[in-house]
Amino acid sequence: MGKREFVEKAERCHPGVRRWKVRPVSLVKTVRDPEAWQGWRMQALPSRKPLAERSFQKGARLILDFGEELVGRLQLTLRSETNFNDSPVRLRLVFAEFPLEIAERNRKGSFTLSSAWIQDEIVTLDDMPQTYTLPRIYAMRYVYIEVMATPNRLVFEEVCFLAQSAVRDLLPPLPGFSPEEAELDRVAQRTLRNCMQGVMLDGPKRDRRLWLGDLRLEAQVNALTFRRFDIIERSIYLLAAFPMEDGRIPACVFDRPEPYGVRSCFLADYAFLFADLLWFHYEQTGNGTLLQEMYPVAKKQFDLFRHCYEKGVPDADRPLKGFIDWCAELDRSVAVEGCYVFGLRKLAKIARFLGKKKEAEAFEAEVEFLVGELKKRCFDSNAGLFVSGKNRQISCASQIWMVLAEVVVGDEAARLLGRMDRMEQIVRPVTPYLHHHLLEACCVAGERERMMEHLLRYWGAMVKKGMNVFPEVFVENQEFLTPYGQDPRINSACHAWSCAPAYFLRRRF
Ligand code: RAM
Repeated sequence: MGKREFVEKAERCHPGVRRWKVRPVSLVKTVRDPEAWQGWRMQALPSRKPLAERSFQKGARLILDFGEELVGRLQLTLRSETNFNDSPVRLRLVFAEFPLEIAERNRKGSFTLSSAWIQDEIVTLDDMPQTYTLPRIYAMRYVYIEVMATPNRLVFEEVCFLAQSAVRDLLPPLPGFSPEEAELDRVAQRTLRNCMQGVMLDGPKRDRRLWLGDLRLEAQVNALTFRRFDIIERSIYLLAAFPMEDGRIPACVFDRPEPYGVRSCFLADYAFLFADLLWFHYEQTGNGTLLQEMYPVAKKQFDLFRHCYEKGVPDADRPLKGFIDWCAELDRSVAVEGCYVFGLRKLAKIARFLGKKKEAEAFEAEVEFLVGELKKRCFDSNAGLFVSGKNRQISCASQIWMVLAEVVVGDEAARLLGRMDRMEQIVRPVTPYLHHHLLEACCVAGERERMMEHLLRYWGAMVKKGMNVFPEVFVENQEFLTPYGQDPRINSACHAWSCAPAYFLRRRF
């Protein structure tokens, strides 16, 4: 099956769009607070008259709080206090996921990604009265409005946000959730909901793309919450529709204005994990047809890179490009190999299911061989931990993926995680993406308590900092950390690879 068929099938799975209107809950101001996330919080202003009964002149500034992060378009209904308008109205609008974006809106940014991701607009409107809907979609909880110019006092008759997503309502907490767990679950669900647009996005502010690695985690959380398998299938078909010339699956694809792929964007770990995404989806839905259609795509990822691992010793000078985590100093080679073994195990399951016994046996034998090699080559018996790369780096990522790949199992795996926890000089996770895999590794090693403890500590810290959605990067005590230069305003504060709590809290073990 080729591109056209896959795109057609994807279109048949389009989840559609739910839209709903949200009004601001209060006017707020930014307040410096050393206890708050990045030193800023929003404080509600005592409500005087309703907004529609007030009027504003040039230079006026207001910040509206919509109560929770939403994705959609802003609609303004404006009029002049007098019905005479001899020049246009000009507004500056800053849309913010978190307070810093508004509090430090005038600071010059230094980003390695386009500054156009910053949600800062100027609109000029000629006719009053009018209802104007901004054309761009934003991800925001707060909107800053500055009246840059107005011939007369300006009245905001109505300000509302036209929110959109494939799903609208969050699920109630499960019976037995503590208030803290219920909040973690709600924030996780909101994060996922905001990313459920035509495809599963990474983040609705940035990059607004479908990433394969992110999708795999989103599929897990979706299965225990909204169960919208149409959007998962559409996302799978679109990734398969735009392979590179040699058959590699892209790490990401775009959905707008028309679905299209990016030829240059490949991450080996994401490609190896495709088989797991497929198997998980099959377990949830029983959709064997999709497995059949996707098997050649999943298998191709291993066929293309088998030579790297065949002799048991990959070329240290040419490591496969993988993601694993946003951490500059991380040596990814052992973790990427872990993804290869982990994915290959799932590919073997798919092959068995499809009655391809010989292929399944070959994959299983390859897994056994690689498990032996990894133990021999990469386990440092002095440290009792796996080491990665020429400099024998010790990272959490390597241990996590060795457990997930079942290179070590049972008590041995539990002991490995224990040693990892106690190790002081170790490269630690940066993103909730790797933390999600840490939770999964705890489960695989039978360490449910350790898993819950980590979940409550790591994601709980985000909620304590006032977040109502979970972000792309989070390291406690490094609140300004960004993978994209120096300015965290470019970070995505609602990033679906961080919605683990709704999955791990709802999962029956
Ligand atoms: C970033 C995004 C995305 C991730 C890639 C590798 O651009 O945050 O979520 O999958 O990197």
